[in-house]
Amino acid sequence: MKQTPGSTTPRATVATFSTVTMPAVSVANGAAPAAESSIDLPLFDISHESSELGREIVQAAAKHGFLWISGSPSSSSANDGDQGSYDLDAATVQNVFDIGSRFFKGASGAEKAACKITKNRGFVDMKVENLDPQSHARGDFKQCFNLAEPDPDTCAWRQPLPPQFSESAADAALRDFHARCRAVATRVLRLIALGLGIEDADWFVKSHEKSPYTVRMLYYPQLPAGTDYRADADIRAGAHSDYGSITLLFTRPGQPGLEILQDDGNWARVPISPPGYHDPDFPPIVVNIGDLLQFWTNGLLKSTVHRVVLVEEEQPLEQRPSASTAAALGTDRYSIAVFVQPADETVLVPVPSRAVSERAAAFQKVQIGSGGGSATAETLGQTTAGEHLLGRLRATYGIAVTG
Ligand SMILES: O=C(O)CCC(=O)C(=O)O
Repeated sequence: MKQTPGSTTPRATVATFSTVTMPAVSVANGAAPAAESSIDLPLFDISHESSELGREIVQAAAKHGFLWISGSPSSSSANDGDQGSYDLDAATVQNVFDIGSRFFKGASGAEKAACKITKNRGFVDMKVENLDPQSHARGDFKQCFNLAEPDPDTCAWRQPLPPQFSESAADAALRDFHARCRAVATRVLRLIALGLGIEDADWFVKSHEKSPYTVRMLYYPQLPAGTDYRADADIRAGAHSDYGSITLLFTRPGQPGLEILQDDGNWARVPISPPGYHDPDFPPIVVNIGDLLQFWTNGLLKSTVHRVVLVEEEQPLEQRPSASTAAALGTDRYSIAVFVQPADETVLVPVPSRAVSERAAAFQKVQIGSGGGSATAETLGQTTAGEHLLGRLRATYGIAVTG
């Protein structure tokens, strides 16, 4: 059920779509200034599964392509005697952020180079990936590390790991996080199938069973005085849609920057949490629809374009940085995106749902997603999931890294 932040009845159904004006963004980003309004996404408690909840999620995914799910129970739901099932908790997620931060801030250049990206796995340095090459001459101002799920048969990682990830506690935590995220993704995929009225609720899950998901740890560093970042040309993560089925996105309190493109052509900021959200340490998880689900549903669900901008909130005078750091730009921002992707050989055909088949004729020429390598419904229908992913990676990294 849709959840009202801060309410005493967490599974009550209340519309939460709204756009509010936000103050104070002082850094322009790329070709467009940062958004002036923010959007409250609909929030769902997915600790229980039902067709009604599935329909509400599909409705939200059709309207925005983005929604929130709560990762922890609110105190009222914990007290109502009806224990839902939550796969994640604040400490688990914080631990993975800490592991990521130890790597980004602590690894030597040689350690990072030893696990440099190949075949979409490994470390990506500043300005290497360009998610929106049409708007930006050089790559995004971020570092990231793409960690594929370990092989379920051998339990081996599929890529070289830096020491910060391979020491035993970190290794165990990263495996555990992958497993928990898979469980969350499975629930979301089942709910979407239920909401679309597909008879087999595991219709999506089946094509995802043997496909490694990618946990992408992202670090957008504060830029030092003298940085060559140009506010009129550069960006933290360029405008793009995601390439797979769904993405689970974890963000940190006090570290904004995500924006989504609305139908009217304006950008809206996605706050870290809705007003009054029950858990300040564990913000809700953002779920967004990727290109493949847009294709699978003949455009019913939206693979919404999004970006990450460098924002500087207006601070009271007494909290402004001291003279020694006054020229630094932005603040450190961390996020974790979990890319949920079906097996490469998955042939892309519209799902068996009446709501979807009714849209078939109108959908053929429609552009799906945005950013390097995006496709039309016609071209996507002639490819597999793996070919689509490869085409998009080639456009954003260049052929060398996709192998
Ligand atoms: O860092 C974020 O909030 C979003 C990251 C993202 O969109 C991506 O890596 O595809």
